[in-house]
Amino acid sequence: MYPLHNYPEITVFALAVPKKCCLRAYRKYEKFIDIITVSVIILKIVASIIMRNTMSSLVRFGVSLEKELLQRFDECIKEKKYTNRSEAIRDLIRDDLVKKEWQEGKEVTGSITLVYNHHKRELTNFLIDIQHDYHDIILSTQHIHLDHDNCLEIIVVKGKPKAIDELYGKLKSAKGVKHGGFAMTTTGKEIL
Ligand code: NI
Repeated sequence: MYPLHNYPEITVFALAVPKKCCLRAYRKYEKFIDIITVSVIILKIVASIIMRNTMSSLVRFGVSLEKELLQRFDECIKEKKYTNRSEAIRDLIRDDLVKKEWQEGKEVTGSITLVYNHHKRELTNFLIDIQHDYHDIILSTQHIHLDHDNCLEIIVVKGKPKAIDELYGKLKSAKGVKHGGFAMTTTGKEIL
């Protein structure tokens, strides 16, 4: 109805209230706001240091190979659900490094799987006896009753490759074992 500038005292009052409120709130939480500000600055510095170190450890390199070979490689990594070539190449290198650990006799890990008929009592006892002989390299054993007749045993091992090979050989070759499998892997200490 009437322009506000006709009433300057109302304008001053309208501006003064929020300002006063803000100041009061700031004073009340001054220390808290300072702590948050300092924390954010520290976090930003730490994040930039981490980013710089990560970036500096990555190396880009070019690979020359036949077009057809690259196409086949791309098809393979697509089937294996890799999103890019770099990750696929990294995994190939890691696989090779794990194989090398085994060949060089370093401490490694793995899992042995056995499927057998549990009605053969002497076989069950035999498998347990073998596992007790190698208790120092067995981390855990999981027994699964697959159905009325068949059992699946998963034995997780950690130790020298020679001892693990021996254990696997003895378990797999036991009479009555339907199938034995072995997945070798690494302790992860030397793999990036
Ligand atoms: Ni069973």
